[in-house]
Parts: sequence; C-alpha cells; structure tokens
Amino acid sequence: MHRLYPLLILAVLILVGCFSSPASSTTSASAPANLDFSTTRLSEAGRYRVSFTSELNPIAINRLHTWTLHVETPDGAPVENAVIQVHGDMPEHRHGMPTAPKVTQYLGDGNYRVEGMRFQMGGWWEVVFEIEANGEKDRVVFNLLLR
Ligand SMILES: [Cu+2]
Repeated sequence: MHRLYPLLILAVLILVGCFSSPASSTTSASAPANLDFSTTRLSEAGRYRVSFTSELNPIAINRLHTWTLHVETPDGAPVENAVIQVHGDMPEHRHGMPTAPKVTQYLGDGNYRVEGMRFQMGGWWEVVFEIEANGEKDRVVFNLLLR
C-alpha cells in the first residue's frame, strides 16, 4: 500500500499540472502536426471541390460573421442549389460552436452564403459541410487554427 503513495502523488501532480497550466488551455500545440489548413479541399468521396472565404480575415474569436462557400465539381462546373448543413467542432475539447450556422442564400455561380459563424475560443477547429446536390451526398472538413 505504502509503495503506491509516490505513484498516486505523481499522478495527482500530473493531473493538476495539466488542468492548471495556462498553456494547455489556450494553445493549439496538441493538434496533429500534419493538419491540412487549405481553404480549398476536395470532399471526402471526391464529388465536390469546395472552398470558403470568411468576411473576417483573420477570423477573430467571438465575432459573429459570414462565410461564402463555393462548391464546384472536380472539373470546375459550379454546383447549383445544393442543400448544405454546417457545423463546427473542437476535436480536442469535444464541444461545438455556440451558434447554429446555416446556409441562408444561394448566390449563384456555385456560391452560398453561410451565416451565424462564431468561434468562442482559439485552437484547432473542424468546420464540416454536408453537401447534397442532384441526389449525391458528400462532406468536406476544413481545419482552422484560431488564435
Ligand atoms: Cu474548445
């Protein structure tokens, strides 16, 4: 029994260190090293080439803002009138966004207005778009590193 005490104390110190360290809660150091932060990506099944622009650049924490999403086929034809769902998550913290962003308008030429974007903390975010057009569903994930 007494032999376990040093281990217990060590474990407690490690836990306390993790939770109290200011660095661990605010930096993105624990995000995977090889994340792709491109703003243009091919969807997971290869159906759509998708890109976004943010009206806030760089994206500031806690500011409500709008994105424009552009969806085209791999050979560059705009994808018209798709049904698109969006959500954002912090994989390291297992929480999402404080807002429920939505695609509110088709702007033509494969462009969609995405309203209600707001990120409440810095670090690694995944923003997921589920896209359905002409009966074909696919999803694309953008990585963000916010400060
Ligand atoms: Cu978080």
